[in-house]
Amino acid sequence: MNIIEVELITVRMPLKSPFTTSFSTQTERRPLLVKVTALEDGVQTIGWGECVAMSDPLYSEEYVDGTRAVLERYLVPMLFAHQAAGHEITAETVGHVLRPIIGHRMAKGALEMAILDAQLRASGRSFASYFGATVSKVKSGVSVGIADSIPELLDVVGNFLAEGYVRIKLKVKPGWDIEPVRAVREKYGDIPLQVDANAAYTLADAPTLRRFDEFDLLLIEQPLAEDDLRQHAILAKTMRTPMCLDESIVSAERAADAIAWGAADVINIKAGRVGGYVEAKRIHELARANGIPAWCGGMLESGLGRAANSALAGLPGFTLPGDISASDRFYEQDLTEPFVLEDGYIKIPTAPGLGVEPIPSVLAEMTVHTASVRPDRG
Ligand code: OSB
Ligand code: MG
Repeated sequence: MNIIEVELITVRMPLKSPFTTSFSTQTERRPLLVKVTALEDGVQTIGWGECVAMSDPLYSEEYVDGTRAVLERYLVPMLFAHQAAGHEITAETVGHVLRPIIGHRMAKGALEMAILDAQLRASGRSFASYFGATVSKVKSGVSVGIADSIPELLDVVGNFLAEGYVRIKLKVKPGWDIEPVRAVREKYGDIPLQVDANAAYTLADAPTLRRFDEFDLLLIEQPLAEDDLRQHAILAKTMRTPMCLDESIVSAERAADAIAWGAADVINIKAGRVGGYVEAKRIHELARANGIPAWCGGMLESGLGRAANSALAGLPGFTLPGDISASDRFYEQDLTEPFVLEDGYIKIPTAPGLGVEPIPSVLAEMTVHTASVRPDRG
């Protein structure tokens, strides 16, 4: 595959309602899309990638304008240089080519996703088939933001349950934790329920965190800071609720450490956070080999990221429902044909590549910035 252009397209997607976590309230998302144009045996193919970095560096150190800068200045030129030196660019090798640039995993992941999409479209193969998905649809869970009051939260949860979501995840933070969870348990009974703290607590909060044990949660996600693997292990030993890591797991190596040290009973796998779908699949294999349940996390993706995530979540080690909700969970208008909830499931696309693409008129309307990087003709 010969890449002839990489376009970096920033889009603006308003959220239907604000989404509040322990670290921010979002009212819109500005994902960076990576559009790769390539020639394969003289035939032009397009591939799409979606960068999951948020507008501000609050979930991880990456942020959308920073990912655009590193792609434009380093990552894309490195690929072109590699290609000019006579090497073939493939999704399987791009991670290795970009290895000299430290970190910037979400930026790398978006570029790899676009290359993989182009490669698979050119060969007529779907993401699901490439990953080795064993099912045609995946169970859909929903992530519920912090609300202004408990009655309001109960309404929101009730509506999601009525729509058919099979698992509820409540965002929590100090001061919004035990009581909202108790209220949801009391009102809705024995539903599959879990919580996500997005690193808002410290080990000093262990007595509060242990109180979650009375609610029979599926798991608690990332109570402590990103770097606190040892402290998560200490906390896990004193809690009955299974410990799940999100922010801390940035690579297969980190996942192996977390498992070995007892810091993770469960792993949330997000391709963007770990540098792409190839690494995400490695983590899936590692978790499966260790008997660690995995599930597919989300970052409010458009239909592009949702397509790839649903395909990944079709692998057999994804034993818990993912944060793969319908397009209308967050968006009035998705970039692609919308993903819909059917009996609590999301269908995995079957057409080549992602199986979906941006609707041109919607993309044009949502675009706020574009840049193009082409090979240096020096
Ligand atoms: O921690 O899983 C998280 C959204 C943005 C950043 C971090 C997280 C989330 C979510 C939403 O929980 C997941 C989704 O896309 O449905
Ligand atoms: Mg999380």
